[in-house]
Amino acid sequence: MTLDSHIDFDAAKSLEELHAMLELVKMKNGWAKPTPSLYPEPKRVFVPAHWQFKHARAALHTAGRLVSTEHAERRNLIMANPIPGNDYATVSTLVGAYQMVKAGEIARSHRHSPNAMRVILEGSENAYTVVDGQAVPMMNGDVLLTPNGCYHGHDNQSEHDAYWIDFLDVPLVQFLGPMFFQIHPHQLQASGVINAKSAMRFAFADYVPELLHRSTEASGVKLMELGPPRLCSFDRFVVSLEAKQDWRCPKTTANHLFVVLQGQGVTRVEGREFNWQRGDMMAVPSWYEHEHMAHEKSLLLRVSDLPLLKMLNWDHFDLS
Ligand code: GTQ
Ligand code: FE2
Repeated sequence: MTLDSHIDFDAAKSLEELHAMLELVKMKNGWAKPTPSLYPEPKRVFVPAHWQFKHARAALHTAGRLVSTEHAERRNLIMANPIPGNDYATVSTLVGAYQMVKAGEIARSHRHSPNAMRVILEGSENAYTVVDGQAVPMMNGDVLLTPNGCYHGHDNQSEHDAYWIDFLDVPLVQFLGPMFFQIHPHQLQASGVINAKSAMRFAFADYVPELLHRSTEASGVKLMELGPPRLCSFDRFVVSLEAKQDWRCPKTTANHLFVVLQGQGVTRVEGREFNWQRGDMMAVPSWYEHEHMAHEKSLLLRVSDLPLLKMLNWDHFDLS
């Protein structure tokens, strides 16, 4: 049958026959779909999960022997959400990855359309991310931004291997389509300037005292956004928890990733319990109520896609 041939829908004697005819015109009926396209509240596709720095650190240390940054663009470990068929995204819009650059090593400069941010777990004054030609120091607890389009490479001039966590909106870019990536014509973009005061750096030594001076919120914690500058797709907040304090977080439409900057504690997400330590990461996908309980005075970094949901007016929706 050719594409422009006449199809006599009127000849259908049953719904089954009509459905069969619809195939010929590349249409699906909307009345008998196997899964509804609209549903009363968000579906939970991604699951809450916990990754331990001690595992990532040991694996990256070994990768340091077996994988060179001359061959791999980045020596990183992806925190892929453990759901069937997924090998990349940590939550639907974001990916988190542990990365290591050995002492004396570089990871070449490149630029891409996804936005990126890192939080430094083991850094040094002499370990840098070179952002748009400026060497930005990577010290423990620092948060560094590489907004989309900025050339960035990593340059570890210290005597210790440097470890950190990357956050990128790659899953969102893959879904929407506008992926662009380019390596720099030189190995590492020239970094004539060391800029410890770069707007792309939130130094741990600066933001922690500022956070601790904040007044406690109704939720019982101190919370502070790191920014401006902001990225369009994800935000970052630092949270201070007192020993034995319980921070309850209601479910929201935003996806959350938490990194332990300091301390120890437990996160409970609907029956699951994650015992965390410094450097660990937890994913709390949208529509999961969760609570964090610190065993000792602790600091968490919370990264979320709330800016995206706000932009689209989907951060809250009340049909009651
Ligand atoms: O360091 O530039 O984990 O481009 C994934 C993609 C890190 C980076 C990742 C990247 C980077
Ligand atoms: Fe990158």
